[in-house]
Amino acid sequence: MEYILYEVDGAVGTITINRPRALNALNSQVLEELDATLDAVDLDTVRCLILTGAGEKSFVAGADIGEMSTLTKAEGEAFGKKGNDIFLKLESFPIPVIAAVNGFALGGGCEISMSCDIRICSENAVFGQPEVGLGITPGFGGTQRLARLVSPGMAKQLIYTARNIKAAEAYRIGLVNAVYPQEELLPAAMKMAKGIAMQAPIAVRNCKKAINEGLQVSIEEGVAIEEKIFGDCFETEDQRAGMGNFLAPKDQKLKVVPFQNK
Ligand code: CO8
Repeated sequence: MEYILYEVDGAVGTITINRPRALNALNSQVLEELDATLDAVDLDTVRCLILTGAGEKSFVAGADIGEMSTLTKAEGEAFGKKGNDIFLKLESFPIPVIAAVNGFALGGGCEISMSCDIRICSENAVFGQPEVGLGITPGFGGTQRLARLVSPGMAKQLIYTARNIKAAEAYRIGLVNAVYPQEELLPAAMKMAKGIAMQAPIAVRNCKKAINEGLQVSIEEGVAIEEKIFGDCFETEDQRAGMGNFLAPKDQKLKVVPFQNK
């Protein structure tokens, strides 16, 4: 892989978009390598992913403007689909994905972060959808996910004005969960990821599925999805281990239950 680094530390995998000379902009090759990296994640051992960008300046400065500049209508649509398919894969990836946004998250960069389950960022992070200034619409899910994540009015304001916002404002509008000094960002992401990876993995996966699927349907359909997924947790070894430990005598309780993903 030329543009993607993938490292595994215990049950946490870290994907780094590594094209710092172009501020980690997403060209076709980066997208294809990201897709292949996701396909290669060993879901028997890895329980949480972190997605970040190389360097201290940029997470992802958008889709590659040079590559997009000469596209025809049909090629533009196909490029949008290519990004959308991969971002949908990320959004519905079986395990949680934390975006550790370490700088610019513009256009496709903001959009890829919104495909992750959780966003945290560094103090120098900048978010925005600058597309209308380039003569295009957001094309990797921005018109859909920003409105769902913040509010339709705030999403419309950000998208129509192409205004970039700093970390503090991203936090204020709920686009990110927390802001850290740059050097503390990856350790914080790792701490959160390890905290997630310690929990019962079938239950964590099921929570992701229930939340994601439930957000697309009515509350009645959503709670029906939850009932099914809740039921699916029972009779698993994880459920027996988790509840068994809670009910065990105090002197036999484990501090960390060794959940097995079964
Ligand atoms: N694409 C290609 N190259 C880029 C990009 C990008 N998005 N962003 C930065 N680069 C390159 C620059 O061209 C430059 O390269 P070089 O050194 O060879 O000239 C290098 O990265 C460093 O960038 P700058 O010199 O510009 O660095 P500054 O610190 O001066 O500025 C900025 C940093 C403000 C981030 C600036 O680079 C910038 O504005 N970048 C573009 C941001 C942007 O508009 N992103 C949105 C792109 S559109 C998009 O993402 C749409 C997604 C959906 C597409 C669907 C298609 C159908």
